[in-house]
Amino acid sequence: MNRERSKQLYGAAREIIPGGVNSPARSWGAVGGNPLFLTRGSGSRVWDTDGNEYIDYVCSWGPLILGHANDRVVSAITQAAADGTSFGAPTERENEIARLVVDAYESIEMVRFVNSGTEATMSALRLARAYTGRSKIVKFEGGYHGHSDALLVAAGSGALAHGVPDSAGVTASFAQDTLLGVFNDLSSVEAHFDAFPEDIACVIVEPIAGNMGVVPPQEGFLQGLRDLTEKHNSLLIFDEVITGFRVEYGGAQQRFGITADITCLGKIIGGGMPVGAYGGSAEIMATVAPLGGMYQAGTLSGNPVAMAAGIATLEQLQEPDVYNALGAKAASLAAGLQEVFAEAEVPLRINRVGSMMTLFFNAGEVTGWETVSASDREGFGRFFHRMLGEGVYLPPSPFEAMFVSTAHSDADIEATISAARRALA
Ligand code: KE4
Repeated sequence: MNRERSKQLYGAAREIIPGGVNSPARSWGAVGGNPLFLTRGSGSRVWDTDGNEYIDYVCSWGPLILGHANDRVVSAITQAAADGTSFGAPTERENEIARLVVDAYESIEMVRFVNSGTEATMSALRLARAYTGRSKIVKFEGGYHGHSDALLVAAGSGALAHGVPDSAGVTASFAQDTLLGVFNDLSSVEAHFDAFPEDIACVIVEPIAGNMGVVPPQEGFLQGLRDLTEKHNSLLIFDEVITGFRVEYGGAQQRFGITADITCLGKIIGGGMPVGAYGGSAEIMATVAPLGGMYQAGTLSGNPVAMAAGIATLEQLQEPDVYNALGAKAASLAAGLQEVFAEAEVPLRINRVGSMMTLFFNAGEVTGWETVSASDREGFGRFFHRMLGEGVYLPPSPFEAMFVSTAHSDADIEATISAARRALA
């Protein structure tokens, strides 16, 4: 495959953009090589600047559950933009999408829209501290919640892939209030509550870990967090930026029947445009300015173009059987991959929930941070590049989720499985 143009553009980008990328997750640090510059996407496909076509399983890291350039999403964006891209004043579309979110999540009575998942979780932490009057928070090793200071401690995703889970520039005064738990190990959280029974404002968790690769919650783990936070008058924050509207229309809370006190959303609710949100009970959200003393604001929060994209996306996700079909397609992909890896006698562990999954080059179970880090990342890197050569674009990191969209056809799934067979050969 000729990828000369990507290489040239990458060289030029590196002169004027740090690392040539606007997000480290895109710099292929974990797999090596030069990132592809993409020019177009349609449905399940993307094209790079050299005209090479790929079946895409990154899906913009999650937002594109309907695939690239979905007709109804694109026309909603163009129609909204034609009437003005932003007013800095309330618009009806904000009512519309807020209603969709409130109706989808039993635990959300009120919701505030922001511009990214980072803003959503940063605001949710501030809200939990304002509401409880407490300063400490608990997050999990390998959990990634965006790049706000308090959360860049033992962070996952690109921070992990680039060896900066504790980011430079995060001062000790921030980090000292961030306590670390071990995902799927309830005792690690109990220990913090025993040490600080009155000081923990919240526990923030990806209910299905996506940023150390996909690691589902083990039986009782989420309920255990729910009970612990309730017992200590602490808030349970579910960071559903990935899982929200992904694993069910009502996210992980619908799938596992656990309600969070504050829910963070992003990605899918923007349909590919910059959107984040945080919500909870009317009582908790009454703390948020202008109602209460916790301040949070944003020039482009709730702008009509992004809201239009989100509305057009969520409306299509209400159609019957969307999630069953997504899950079935992902299941057949996983089964096919498991088969070709077994034929090639290469150990593979696939963790999957619905249409989000990760290929771990590991013979055993991957249930948390320890087993994730014991997986063979070099093996993943080689497989990533071979699949690229076969026209399949996987996430360029073993610490990410890959996604199946409604636009992935059965033929795409079959083609991916035979590509894997060739890649392994
Ligand atoms: P953003 O600020 O990137 O919109 O959202 C931050 C965030 C919050 N919570 C979870 C669970 C997330 O996964 C994310 C962002 N995810 C990463 C990749 N898994 C985005 C990719 C990137 O950083 O470029």
